[in-house]
Amino acid sequence: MQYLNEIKNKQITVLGLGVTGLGIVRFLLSHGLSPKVVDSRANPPGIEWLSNHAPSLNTHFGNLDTADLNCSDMIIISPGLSLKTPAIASAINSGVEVIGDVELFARINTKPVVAVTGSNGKSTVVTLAYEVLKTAGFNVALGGNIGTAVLDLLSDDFDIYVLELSSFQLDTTTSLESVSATVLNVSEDHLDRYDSYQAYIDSKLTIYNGAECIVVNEDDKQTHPVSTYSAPKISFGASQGEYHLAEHNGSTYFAAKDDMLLPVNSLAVMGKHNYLNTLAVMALLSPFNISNEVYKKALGHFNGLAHRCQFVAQLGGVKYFNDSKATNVGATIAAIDSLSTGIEDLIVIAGGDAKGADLNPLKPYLKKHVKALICFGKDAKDLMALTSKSHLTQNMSEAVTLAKQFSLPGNVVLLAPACASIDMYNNYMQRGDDFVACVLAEQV
Ligand code: UMA
Ligand code: ADP
Repeated sequence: MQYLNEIKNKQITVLGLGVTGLGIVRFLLSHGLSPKVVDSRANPPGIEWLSNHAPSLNTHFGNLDTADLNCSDMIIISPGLSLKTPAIASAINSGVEVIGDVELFARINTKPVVAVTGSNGKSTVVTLAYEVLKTAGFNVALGGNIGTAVLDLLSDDFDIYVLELSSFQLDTTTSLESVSATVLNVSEDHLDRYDSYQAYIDSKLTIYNGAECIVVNEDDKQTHPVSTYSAPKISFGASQGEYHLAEHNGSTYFAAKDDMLLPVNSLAVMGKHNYLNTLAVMALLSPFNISNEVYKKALGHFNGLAHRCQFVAQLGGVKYFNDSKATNVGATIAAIDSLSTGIEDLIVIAGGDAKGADLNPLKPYLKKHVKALICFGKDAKDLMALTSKSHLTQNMSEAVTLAKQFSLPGNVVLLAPACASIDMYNNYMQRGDDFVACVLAEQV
């Protein structure tokens, strides 16, 4: 950990005291460095941990304008804070180095990294990659945007790191090296943080800097690098790309070039988008030469993640699915596409905070597959304007009751909000749990 020696006499500020900030503080303390800790909130989530474990650290909680950020040599910032926040922009202008926890990880880590970003499917892909590598016998660490701060994982014990990286994390990362890296797909998201959609795409594409193998989605040209890299490029896609789906003897297969690897029904989870996620995993892990036997075992045991197109119950011949993690338009389209088997057979519950996104790409899917769109939350009115089949409700309970009234046997009721949950819930998990509770309440 030579790099820590280089910075041991620097005035370091940890900015943000959530999951990331706590990971940074714990890591620095465990290596004998005592940072200043700053958060714009009066009561940040990590405050109790800090007062129990490091009460003597210098802290500032509240307005960042009076936090003296300019006096630091280095700020290690959490992803939830924009670099454009005036006090942070001013520190950057006055020459303070501002990096994220992933950048600090990258400056110290010596083990292979598999890096994944994209608008949708990141958590599913990193979890499946983790399961495959574990099944192959590697000691694997899984972290990043999926929920575990990368610095909480830094240890000599691991053979490989599988990292989910958000655009916010990539914005403060410049030296990450990876065995393979991918942008899975790009659709509008986080436009409340970026000046333009292109700025968001550009942020995602930086994941290819330092990659030994660049994995692109052949069906989504926005995932292709615009800069010239010497690293080899491998592609995946539904019908094109090195890793693709192919028909053979009446069955659909995951295929690599002309090799039929495994039938798609080896994968335990449903949904066409999960076939693409599996192809992405195969492309990402190609440098590790994983056998078909290992894939067969790992794919068969993978049950998917909660709140992603998760089956909840069947009531009166109607199936209910919780896709609360569909926090943007692209994910809602994927859910509609995966669950609809005909014309107007879905009742979709949507709404929340649309984060400034253009909702119009939903229109053709609503027209073809959706019988009723039930909306609530901050941007409900914008969703309602997309179709004449929409209905306004005040909350989840009303929405589920109305969905039940509209549904006929064979239909599917789908929570796929196309929006963040923060206007009414703490997070998407709480929103999904509310949906499940309301559905189960309709059962009695
Ligand atoms: N905040 C303040 N003041 C501060 C610091 C943070 O108001 O001084 C606010 C932020 O604006 C944000 C919230 O607190 O609304 C959380 O921000 P944070 O940076 O403290 O977040 P962490 O708890 O460190 O969690 C972050 C990721 N969160 C964000 O990027 C917003 C987590 O991803 C990630 O799991 C964790 O680091 C570990 O890497 C969550 C997420 O929502 C799941 N990510 C976004 C997404 O997937 O769309 C990008
Ligand atoms: P992320 O970590 O990028 O948010 P998740 O795996 O948690 O991705 O899935 C988020 C949402 O995107 C869920 O609603 C899920 O059903 C949907 N989804 C998963 N994979 C894809 C994909 N390849 N394309 C589009 N949507 C997807």
